[in-house]
Amino acid sequence: MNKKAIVFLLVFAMVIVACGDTADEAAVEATEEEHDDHDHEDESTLEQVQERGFLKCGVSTGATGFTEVGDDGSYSGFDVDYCYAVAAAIFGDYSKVEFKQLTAAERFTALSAGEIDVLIRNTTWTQSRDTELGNDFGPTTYFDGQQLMGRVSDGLSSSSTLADIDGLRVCTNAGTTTEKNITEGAGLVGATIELVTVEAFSEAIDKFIAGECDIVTTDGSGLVGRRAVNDALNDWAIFPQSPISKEPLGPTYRSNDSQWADIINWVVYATIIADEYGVTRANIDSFDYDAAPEMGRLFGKNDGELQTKMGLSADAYYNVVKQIGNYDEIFSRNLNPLGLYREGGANARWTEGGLVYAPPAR
Ligand SMILES: N[C@@H](CCC(=O)N[C@@H](CS)C(=O)NCC(=O)O)C(=O)O
Repeated sequence: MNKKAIVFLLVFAMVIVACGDTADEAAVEATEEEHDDHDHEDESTLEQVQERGFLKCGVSTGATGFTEVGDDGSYSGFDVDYCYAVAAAIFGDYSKVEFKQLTAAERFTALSAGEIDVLIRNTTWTQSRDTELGNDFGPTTYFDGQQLMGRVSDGLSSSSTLADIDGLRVCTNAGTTTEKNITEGAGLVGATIELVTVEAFSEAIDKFIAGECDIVTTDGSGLVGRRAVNDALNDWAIFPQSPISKEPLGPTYRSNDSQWADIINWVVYATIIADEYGVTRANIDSFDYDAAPEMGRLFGKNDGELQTKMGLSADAYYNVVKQIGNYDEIFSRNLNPLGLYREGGANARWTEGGLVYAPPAR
């Protein structure tokens, strides 16, 4: 496939998005064509990233606690920290990352076109994204579920249900599982809604504040985050108590790229295993690795390390936890201030009834 044809197909794909067809259709087009291109690359993704000298990480245009950009242009958040963690594993320096902010509708096309090496952007693992869109998914870093937010002054409360949105205007961003779930969910309970889709979720919040929509809906974490940074806390009710969908969020990369997948997956697992052992940024250098051989292997401290077989340095995952922290540190730092906690939920450790689990490092 020559470059002109690829450019044409990408432009064609973008036009489809702009015209309001589903972003997923556009991404399928781009994926089919770009697959050929990537198949002919001689270099692995790891080699390309190493030669370039920095990682290109796709993040959202703004999701409180997950991707935030400060006034000085610095990035922070739970998703951002996992971008930093991948850079720390590859370069021993977390700062070697270039962020690319992507709307939901843009993200898979950008990944498939090679504009980013990995997508870490509140992205839900679904069957169609995993198969026809040409992506593969890493371990779930945050188990989420879709909820809705409306006003207490409109008669809504945390115990409202989907049936209560009958006749209301509902805003969300395009190219998401959110818009599909709400359409399907409202239909199932016989609620007629007017769905208003915007490009970036912040526009949906703006419309909600301006009274142009009665309800906003997205992943529960996104609603809690937005409410936490707005003054209307007491007037914004999040419901239903039990989310209307499963939204397993985690890193996404191009399919059939096994070495790259392993590297990313074990970045996540390393943070989870470090949490299991209680290894933190603070005690990582005083920890007794002889007493915990699994931790020692994973950090390149003991015999039997496997990182060099993956194309990384033996201390790659030590650098992740030393520079970014273990799973609990990443979660607590970014999400506790918003009122999101692990305890008692799906993001708790598997030993405490949650779903956060990693395979053994051996
Ligand atoms: N998890 C869902 C929704 C993702 C999504 O777009 N979430 C919003 C709300 S947290 C967001 O990230 N908005 C930022 C943006 O529009 O760039 C998906 O993968 O489709």
